[in-house]
Amino acid sequence: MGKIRFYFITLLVPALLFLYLNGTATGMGTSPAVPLIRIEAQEAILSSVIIGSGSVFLKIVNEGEGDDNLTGAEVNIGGTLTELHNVKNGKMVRAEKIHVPAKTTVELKPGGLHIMMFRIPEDMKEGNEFILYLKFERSGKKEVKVRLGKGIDDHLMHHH
Ligand SMILES: [Cu+2]
Repeated sequence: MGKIRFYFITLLVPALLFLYLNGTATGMGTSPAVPLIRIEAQEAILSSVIIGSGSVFLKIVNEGEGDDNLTGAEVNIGGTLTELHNVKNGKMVRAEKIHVPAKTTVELKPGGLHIMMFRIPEDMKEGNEFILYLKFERSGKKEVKVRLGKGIDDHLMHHH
């Protein structure tokens, strides 16, 4: 009797107490640091310099408490390829991923970060719309509708 009671108190009670406290700390009260991603001001521009290529510019708003990374992009235009690009020392370079810290807005804009499109079919004209799929490491896939705007791809104009 004394022995069983001893085991109960020394082993089981601390174990239950541990599980309870652990559950309280992680499950209730505090929430985990997750990103909250929203896409704004998306626009696409055809290049006047390189036929069949263009850029997508947009704002990635992260209102969450956690960081995220944009790891890739796709479009629903047959045969068109996309790459994440940055501009360094006046030259376009491929970006492996685009970091989006918590509570931060990252802007893809001419002369800086952008999404590059290659092999855009000739029948894609100004005013046409397509779907852009953005792949985020933690937030998964986000899709936005993008209109092909007029104008020129000025980072290509100035640096090539
Ligand atoms: Cu580019």
